[in-house]
Amino acid sequence: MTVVGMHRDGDIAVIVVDNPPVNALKHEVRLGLRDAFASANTDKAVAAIVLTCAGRTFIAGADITEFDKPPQSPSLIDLNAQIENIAKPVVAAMFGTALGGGLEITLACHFRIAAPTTRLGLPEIKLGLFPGAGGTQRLPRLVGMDKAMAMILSGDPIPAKEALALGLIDEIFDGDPAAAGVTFVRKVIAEKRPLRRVRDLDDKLKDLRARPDKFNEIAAAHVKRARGLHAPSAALEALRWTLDVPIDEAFDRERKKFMELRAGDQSKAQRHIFFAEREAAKVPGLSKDTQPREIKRVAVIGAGTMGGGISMSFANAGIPVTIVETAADALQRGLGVIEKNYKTSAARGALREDDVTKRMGLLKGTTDIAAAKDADLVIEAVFEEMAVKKDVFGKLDKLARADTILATNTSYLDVNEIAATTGRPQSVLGMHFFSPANVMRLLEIVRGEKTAPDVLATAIAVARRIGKVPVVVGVCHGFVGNRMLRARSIEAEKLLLEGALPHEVDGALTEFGFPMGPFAMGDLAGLDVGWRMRKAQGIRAEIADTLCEQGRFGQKTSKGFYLYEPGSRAGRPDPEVEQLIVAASKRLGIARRPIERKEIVERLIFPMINEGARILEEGIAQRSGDIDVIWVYGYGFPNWRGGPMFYADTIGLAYIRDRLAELAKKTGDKRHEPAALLTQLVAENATFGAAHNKAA
Ligand code: 3H9
Repeated sequence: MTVVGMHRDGDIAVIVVDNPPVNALKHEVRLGLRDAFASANTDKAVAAIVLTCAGRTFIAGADITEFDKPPQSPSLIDLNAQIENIAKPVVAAMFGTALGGGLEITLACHFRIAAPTTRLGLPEIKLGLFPGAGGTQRLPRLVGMDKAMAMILSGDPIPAKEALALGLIDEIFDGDPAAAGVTFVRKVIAEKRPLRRVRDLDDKLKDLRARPDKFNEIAAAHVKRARGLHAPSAALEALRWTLDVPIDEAFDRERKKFMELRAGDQSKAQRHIFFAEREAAKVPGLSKDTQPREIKRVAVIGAGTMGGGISMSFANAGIPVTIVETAADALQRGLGVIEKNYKTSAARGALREDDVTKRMGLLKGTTDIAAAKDADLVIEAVFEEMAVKKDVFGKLDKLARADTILATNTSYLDVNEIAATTGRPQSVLGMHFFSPANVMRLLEIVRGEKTAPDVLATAIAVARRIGKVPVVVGVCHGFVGNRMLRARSIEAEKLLLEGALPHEVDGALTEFGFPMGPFAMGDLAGLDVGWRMRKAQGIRAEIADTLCEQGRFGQKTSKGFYLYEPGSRAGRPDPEVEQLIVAASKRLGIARRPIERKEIVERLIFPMINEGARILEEGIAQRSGDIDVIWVYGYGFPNWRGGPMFYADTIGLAYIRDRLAELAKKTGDKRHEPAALLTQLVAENATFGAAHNKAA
């Protein structure tokens, strides 16, 4: 297949990239572009050149799958230099998304135009990279340092309208991109407009050059967010070159730095997550032809924190929701919280006032469960107790249409048992949202024994529609995420008893890259939640339970593992808690000892990896990449470490097995004995990634 075509419209050459699905700049595309531009350049009958694409989008960037292979010529840098030096007008006509190398190639063109819905951006930072084909040098020259820095450091795309206002594009067009490109370039010729080479522009940088300290001021806001990451600091360094390094030398340095980032562990991890996220939505045995059911209206049972957040996720996507609560006051409270959340977003400027009204208008509260009968999908988010869930499902089964899908938001309970209380187990599954449900992107989709393929396909499709990252998992206590979390929580508590303090444990994990550690997280979520659950199961967590017995439930009582000033979310260590921990160690006859950060991290993460291995053995997760996606999107595992299983592969499975075996021997705790899969992979000198990420 030809991936780059060229045709003529009179004296205009139109070069069209045709490399579905996203027109990525793979090697053949670069070769094709090199040849097409060369031939249009030398052809005397060609007066100007239009660059555009076939299919659903303009070029969405370099081909990320090539980043693990040796680079092949021509590089995008060379191609861009070739285009920029052409002595005829070159215009890029964009639509869909113009991202990364796809936007950089347009910066080498003399003019840029875009369809109204185009999104333009340099998302490389999200892959642990920075723009490596001139973007760090050309974008600031075109739009100024402030905006260039914001685009490159955030990686977020901007709409065409904003791009026009910034001077990133010259015009917004309607209709066919190729035809619009031709019309535009004819105008350029007729008006004898000079060719505008972005590399030669200076007016948006010259003031800054006179005041280089201003650069640090602009950068300050971005530095804070760059904790532990290599790409943002490299991007800032490169952006600074625009002020004091000749552009060709800056291009060379940019290329070199890009290759360093590309070869580094952080970018490899982030690329792994990029592909794992897309892979996770593919389910073995689920044919692409399986038609999802249509979801036009949803009902959510329960207006508590979870029910409210879930309802917001649907309303945000324009899907009407009926919210059912048992008591009128609880319903009003729930709706009030939702409205307050929306208003807070509006006050922050994240939402328009009329959007608040529109979204609230999509939510209808009721105390009559029969109102759920019109829904295509019902999501139960009631109290986490089997008897309560069964009662709700029994009722829903009677009143809902035969083709309505019934989902439970349970975080631990047996979905098969819940399904069995209905006469339609094939239409029942788990949709496990993470708190706050309107914010967290992860959705564990729990496939029951009898869940029908089209029901599964519907849940995946609807998850994507509401902007979630769906991962299909099997039934077991806690599914994937919470089952592994439990392994971590048990160890966190043990570390306290052995000698660490809450802020030391949390500090080790935040240094590792988590946004917060287990104890700060417990305080945020409310310690009473776990306490209630442990009591129901007859288990005790010595420290956490003692805190709860003293009424210390975390942030909501201003006291938990930490102390909180009124209105503050930042806890500080509490000497009383320290005393309580020391007393507990004594009571249990445990000699306290200093525990190093490295040991804390290993003790918290390795048992999770071991549990992850068991989850793979049991087929609860289909791929190790699925587990990684769950931990990155649901629990804040640093994406630049690629999730727990990728991280395990990075540091070496033999090391992990040995540490676990040691721990099992020392503690006599069978849970730490290395999982059979882990042992097997070590024996085969294999990795989780190689063994478990092939599309099944
Ligand atoms: C870069 O450009 C570096 C340069 O600065 C310097 C170079 C020297 N490559 O997301 P979807 C696949 S770095 C390879 O489901 P959507 C994707 O895996 C790059 N493959 O669709 C999936 O495959 P499959 C900077 C790619 O409509 C299929 O395409 N650019 C690439 O929801 C469909 O993807 C980016 O970071 C790629 N670049 O969203 C943009 N992109 O069907 C990354 C996608 O087998 N891409 N695939 O699972 C995106 O953000 C989204 O894909 C996009 C479409 C918004 C374009």
